[in-house]
Amino acid sequence: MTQTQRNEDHIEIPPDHPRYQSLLLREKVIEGYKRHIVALAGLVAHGRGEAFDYLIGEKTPKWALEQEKAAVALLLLAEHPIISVNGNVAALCPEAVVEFSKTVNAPLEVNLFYRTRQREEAIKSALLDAGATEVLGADPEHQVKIRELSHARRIVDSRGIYRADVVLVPLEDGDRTQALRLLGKKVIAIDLNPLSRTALAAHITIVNNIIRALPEMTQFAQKLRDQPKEELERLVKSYDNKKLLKKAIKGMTAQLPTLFEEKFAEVSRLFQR
Ligand code: PTJ
Repeated sequence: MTQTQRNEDHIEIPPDHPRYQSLLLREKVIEGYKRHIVALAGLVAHGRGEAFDYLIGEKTPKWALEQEKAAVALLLLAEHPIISVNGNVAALCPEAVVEFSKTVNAPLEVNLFYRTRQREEAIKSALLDAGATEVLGADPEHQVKIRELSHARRIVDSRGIYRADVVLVPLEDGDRTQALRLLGKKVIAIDLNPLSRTALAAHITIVNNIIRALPEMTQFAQKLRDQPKEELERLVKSYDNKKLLKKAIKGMTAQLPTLFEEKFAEVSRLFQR
């Protein structure tokens, strides 16, 4: 999108604004909130994500590609993979999550921390509008409760998360990742914060912005799905989440001085014209 964007409050976002892409994403989340897709707390969660994205220079780091590749291999090996979708995911990248779901053959399930019928339906509609053929999680007939959790997230779909062996949980709260692990499931998280409980509890943690991670994972899936099972197993077996999380932490801190120099030079140039 390169045109000047005007939001509902008639505030213009010109394409030459240095934070244009970031502001557009904010608008998507705000718009999602107005359409009952995003929870109010989702706006706060997005801000936390933005802060961590700054620390990796708002681009995909090398370690994330390793994490994404292993995650795709694990999903391709799964018997019953599932992708959990919350309000932020549905607002930020509905098309990308639908495309990824089709590429790895993993159904989508609406699963919410702040669960209301209105939000379930709004998220389901957003995914269907983005091209999904089926969205689990919003049909009371198939909802079951998992006892490991005390809040609304204990409600899952009997055809989806309940029977899944591998679950992708983007932008998740820590409790549920732990509960899913305790239920014996393999958990893949996408979380920009490598120190979050979700990041630490998952089997594979992708420390990257979901808006970049999902299209990259779709590309990996297109390449890996024709590989022999043994090659996928090798990728998963050789993957060490603690090692990769350490790489992320070290990478984030090590590149800060360079990032600072780049950004400082960029702003300084404005005053030399
Ligand atoms: O839609 P609901 O009701 O299920 O609620 C969703 C939220 C996100 C409100 C809920 O899951 C929540 O409170 O999550 P947390 O505990 O704030 O955790 C969200 C995590 O996602 C944080 O660690 C953020 O850094 C991270 N995050 C935010 N935006 C992004 C992100 N990670 C990757 N890409 C992003 N764009």
